[in-house]
Amino acid sequence: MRYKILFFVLLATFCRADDGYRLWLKYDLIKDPGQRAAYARSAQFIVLTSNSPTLKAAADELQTGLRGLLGKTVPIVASAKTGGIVLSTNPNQPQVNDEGYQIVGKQNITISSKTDAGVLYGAFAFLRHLQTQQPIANLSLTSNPKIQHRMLNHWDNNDGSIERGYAGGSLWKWYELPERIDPRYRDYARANASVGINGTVVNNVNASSRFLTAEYLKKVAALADVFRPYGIKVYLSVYFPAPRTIGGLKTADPLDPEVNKWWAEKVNEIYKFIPDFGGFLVKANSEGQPGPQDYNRTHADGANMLAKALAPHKGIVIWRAFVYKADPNGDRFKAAYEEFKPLDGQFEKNVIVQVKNGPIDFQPREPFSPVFGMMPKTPLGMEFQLTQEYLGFATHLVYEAPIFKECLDSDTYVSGKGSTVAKVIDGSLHQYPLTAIAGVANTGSDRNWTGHPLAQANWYAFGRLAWDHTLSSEAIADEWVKMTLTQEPRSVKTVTDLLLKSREIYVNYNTPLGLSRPWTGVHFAPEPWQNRSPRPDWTAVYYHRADSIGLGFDRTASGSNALAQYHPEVQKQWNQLETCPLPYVLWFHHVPWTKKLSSGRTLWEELCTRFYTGADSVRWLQQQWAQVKPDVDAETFADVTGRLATQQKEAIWWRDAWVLYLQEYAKQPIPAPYKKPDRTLREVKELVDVYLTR
Ligand code: GCV
Repeated sequence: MRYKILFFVLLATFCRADDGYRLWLKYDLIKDPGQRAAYARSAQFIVLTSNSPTLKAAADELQTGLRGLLGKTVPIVASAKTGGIVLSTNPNQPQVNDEGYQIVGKQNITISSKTDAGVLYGAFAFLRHLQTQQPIANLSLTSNPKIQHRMLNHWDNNDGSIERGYAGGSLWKWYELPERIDPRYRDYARANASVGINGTVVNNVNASSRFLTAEYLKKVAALADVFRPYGIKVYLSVYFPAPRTIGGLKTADPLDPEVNKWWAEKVNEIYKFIPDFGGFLVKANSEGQPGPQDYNRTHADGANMLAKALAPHKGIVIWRAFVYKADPNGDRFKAAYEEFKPLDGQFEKNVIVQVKNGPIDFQPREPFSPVFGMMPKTPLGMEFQLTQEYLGFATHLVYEAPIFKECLDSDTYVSGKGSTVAKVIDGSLHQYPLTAIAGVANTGSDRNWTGHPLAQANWYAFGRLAWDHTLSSEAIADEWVKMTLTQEPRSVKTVTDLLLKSREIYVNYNTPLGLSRPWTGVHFAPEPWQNRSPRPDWTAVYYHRADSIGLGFDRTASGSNALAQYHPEVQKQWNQLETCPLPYVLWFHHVPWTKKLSSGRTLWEELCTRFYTGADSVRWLQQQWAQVKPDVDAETFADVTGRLATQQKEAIWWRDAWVLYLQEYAKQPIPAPYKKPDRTLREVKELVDVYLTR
């Protein structure tokens, strides 16, 4: 008995030493012995009747999970008795789609699906059920993914760096592959599979053609071998002129027969290395990347050439719609729609056009991209960004589920009320044969994967919403906190609340009322004054348009008329300054400083209120976090505490930079009760200059 107690004390102590590596797959011992015993009665063994690597991965995961949660080793056996967990793949399984699962608890708990991958997802769902300590008597769960391709996009380069990565270097050790397989690759696959992510683009969309050489294909194949049992397919970003750069051809023109032949042969070669290769992701004619327009061809010509090469192998092309031109009189907002809408219906069947959630570029708050809903004959996929390029890198706390939900739940009205963006991308609105959703990954080589410990929640939330976009931000946060940080009800509530409010707090001190992109270079330091760049749309002033009259980008008919790209019902909501919701007001209107808004305050007063309350709210985040100290791991607690202190300092920079800069135009005092910043505009500029050159 004494040894038993000692065992549990040691186990508990061990489990509290937490560096974040285990993510939400912690499987710490369930504290309540009664609960443990109840679970243990139904989990006396795991029945595995097949040699499939995916089912084996499911059984292993269950065994690992149960060992941690219940403190005992549950054997994996070959035949069924009662009181165990049965893994069953049945191609005729009713009520589920290919990757969906059912978990039914009778004499045994049976986890079944049409496919092995579905069973694996069911195994993770069952473990999640135990991790969040829900009852398992008469268990009956059915779940189907709503979107087919649920992917991470890594912007990782072959030199080990990550574009817009804030959690260390790349996870992929190209210099060691394919000979050495870092055990971390498997843990990456487990984490993804646990939330249903089934695809990964391993390299940056600003792609190097090196990834298409045999040298690199062997490395990518080694990763694919590790990911395969976890249901994850590998994709590559491709450099459009590769036929020239590595193929020795004179052109990369998509209508040139030699170029087509080169791609067909290259694709055949890839499938020799990776028989279940997923396909290509392409950034073309965007931010200086070459593409079909260099040869006077369209995006459809480019995508279709690759699609034809991939089709015999069932591969797909994911063609990005992130395009804009350096036009001083244009509006970048309109670019994707203008280039892609006319191409609707011209793409091959295995092409999906991937659209960023908003029209500009992953701003803290953007209206949904007007492309959604407007291409009924072309499958459109969603691109969200998990890495916090514009959300404070790895120092600011921003739980992103509300950003994703806000976009997914937006109504495009294209087929009447209720035509949400979610229904566009899950294919239900226009019966798309292909559906996809991608998250630009926030992972890196940092031990805790995401830099900020709480940013793990963004990876988790993306996967959960990719599987089922109807889940609420709150439910996902609650699950994640219980699996990752603490089970103590009061602290679960506190952290969930803090996560849910974090995005709005950030928006308030960073870009309130529909301000956007007031910074360049490192994409974080506040620089609303920045007005010099090789391109007008790479300055801050292009976006906020502050002048002596007011602030904001007029996108109504009297301005750029970008609003005309939306359905008339959407236009109706946003067209009038008086009725436009405050969060979007400066996205669509140039608002006079003295204009009274629906809040009853003038624009200037409302801006000041938001900048000041936003920055002050970071103190609230700090106070809330301080309260959970007794219930979370000491290392995690200290780490988050430190990051919140930095956030607090930087939130004040943002506030000061904005209000002092805008005050030069508004020519009004800071309204009471807010105090004038302690520094001058010049001092803030100096501070930012130091930050930028650091
Ligand atoms: C990968 C933004 C980022 C770039 C990124 C680009 C894109 O402009 O700053 O780093 O490039 O988006 O999505 O292609």
